[in-house]
Amino acid sequence: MGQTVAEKILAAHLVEGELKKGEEIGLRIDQTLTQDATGTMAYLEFEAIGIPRVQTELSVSYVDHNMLQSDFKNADDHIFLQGAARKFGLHFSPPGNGICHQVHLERFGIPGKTLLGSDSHTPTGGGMGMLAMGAGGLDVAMAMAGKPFYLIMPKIYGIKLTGKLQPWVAARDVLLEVLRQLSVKGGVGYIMEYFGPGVAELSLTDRATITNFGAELGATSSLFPSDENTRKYLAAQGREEQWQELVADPDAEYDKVLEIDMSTLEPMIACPSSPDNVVKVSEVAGKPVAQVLIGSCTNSSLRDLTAAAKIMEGREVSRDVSFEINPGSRQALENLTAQGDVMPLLKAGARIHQSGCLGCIGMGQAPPTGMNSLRTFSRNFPGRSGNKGDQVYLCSPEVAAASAIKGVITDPRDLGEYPGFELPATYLPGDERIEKPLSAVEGAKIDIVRGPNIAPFPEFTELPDTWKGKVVLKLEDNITTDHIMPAGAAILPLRSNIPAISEYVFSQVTEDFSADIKAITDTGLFGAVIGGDNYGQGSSREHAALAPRYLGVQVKLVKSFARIHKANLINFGILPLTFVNAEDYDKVQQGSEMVIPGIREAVTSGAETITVEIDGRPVQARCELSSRHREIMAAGGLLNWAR
Ligand code: MIC
Ligand code: SF4
Repeated sequence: MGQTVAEKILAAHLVEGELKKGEEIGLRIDQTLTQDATGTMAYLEFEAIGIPRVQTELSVSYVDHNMLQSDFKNADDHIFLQGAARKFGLHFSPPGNGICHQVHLERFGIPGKTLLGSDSHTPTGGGMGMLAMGAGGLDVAMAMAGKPFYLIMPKIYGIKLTGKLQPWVAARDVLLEVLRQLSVKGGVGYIMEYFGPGVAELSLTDRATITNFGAELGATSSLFPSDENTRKYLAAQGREEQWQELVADPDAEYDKVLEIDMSTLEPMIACPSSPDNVVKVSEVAGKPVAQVLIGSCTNSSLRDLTAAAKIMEGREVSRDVSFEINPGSRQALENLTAQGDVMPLLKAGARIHQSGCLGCIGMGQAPPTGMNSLRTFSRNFPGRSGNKGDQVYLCSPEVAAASAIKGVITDPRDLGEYPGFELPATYLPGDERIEKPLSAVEGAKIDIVRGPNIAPFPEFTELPDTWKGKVVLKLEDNITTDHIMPAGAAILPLRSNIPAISEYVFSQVTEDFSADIKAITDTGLFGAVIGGDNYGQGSSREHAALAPRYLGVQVKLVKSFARIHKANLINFGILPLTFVNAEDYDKVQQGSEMVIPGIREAVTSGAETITVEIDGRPVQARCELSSRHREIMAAGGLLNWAR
């Protein structure tokens, strides 16, 4: 039987296990990336593993998430990250240089390679035929140490693209349509692989928009074949020699197939407050907007900024709208400037910011109260913008620009003819500020500077023989890591300080989680959290496991987990259990007593179901863990185990 692109890359990188769907496999990782918000922990963890230099072909440390230097915290983090990159042999991309995924695509991505990133949108690299996956910082630290990355062999979801996008319809609309049909959990357990005649109609950055936004499907990764358009893009980046063709065999088989005829798509939009709450723009047209933001790793490439500039040419943004541009990279901004396309944006009234994540992770750019914000970002989870009760819509740069002009949500086709444009055949690289790795000798001389914001890594205890606890919180379906461990200007700067950030765990959903759990742990018990389906979707932030564990949460019992969050829970010794009978969810309440007699024995002996006594009544819970996971759990987490 022929192979898909994903299967070819998996086979070429397999170091443990067999490529059988549903079984654990270990993969060799060629490249890694980290960003500042997850990176400080990742390098503290790498340091704790004790290997002097990264063992990958290439590793890059980016600073893009938190660039608001309102006090020492963030500045301390940047210095720490630069020192760690120099010491351990990484490339370092400083603040202002761009969003990790965009810059990585431009300067480092190579078809056929594996990339592991401590950020859930790492699959952006799949746009050029890499197997690029998001993971927690500790998994990335292990990969930097030369260890395999373990995952459950995913199934392959073939997305067959046919037809061609109509004017004013963009790559973003392709994935909005996929999200509309499949939902935020439609990709769980799958790699989404694009194939069919429509693929050739999409430029490389269009493909990267699709694989990036595919993170919102809950998929393990998303990828496109590497073809002529990939070659052209790498040539424009001055890296043509890194190209190789990589396409699925004609007789490759997919576990599921969804067909999208791109010629039938219309401009789409995700309404508040989930990326899969998708309708046609025409259905919500006319609603007033107060803020329009073009940016984020999903839609801020040179192509997207150029489209916005061409639409703005000779037009003006409504006086009731704050129209802001967050370029994806210095390269995109330099080329936009060289093309002469910054002026039309400025003249139209745009506010142009430095390259980075900015408002996408709530670092500034919060919308006004009760007013609609349109963004070309990837996530509109409640409150993520920095304003509780926010009304955030997600759409293409075309819809964003048209709506900024009109001051109301606008189907861009109402603007008349689409302003066509060509992108340069060769880009200005814009990478002069990226530091190359130092030699091992030079690296060894570096002392990493640790300001007061860099707190030592917490120590955790082993799994006890019998576990006794209480339910601190019971939650519904689709809880995101933004609910568990929010980001934003007040909290993100604490990412390098677990004791400090843990005060904010669940602060989006309950008054004072840390006090509630303290009342429990003070009596010698542990905490448990109960959840619904797709628990922990969204970001890869391991702080959503690490900080609750620090507070004393040691068991999570839910209907189902999102992949990265489950892996993070295991890495920090929180036992992830799922209800055997979903109805048992109704039998547990906040404050319920929970006892798991013989928990250690059950976990280590390979038990697939575990009896949890909830208020004295037995409830069956599934314990889906590999034998490696079980050892990690018993040790109290991956770092303890690795030591
Ligand atoms: C996000 O988009 O949620 C983030 C911020 O990029 C996260 C990483 C983080 O929380 O640091 C992600 O997607 O993994
Ligand atoms: Fe940054 Fe937003 Fe992309 Fe996350 S989704 S990496 S915060 S731009």
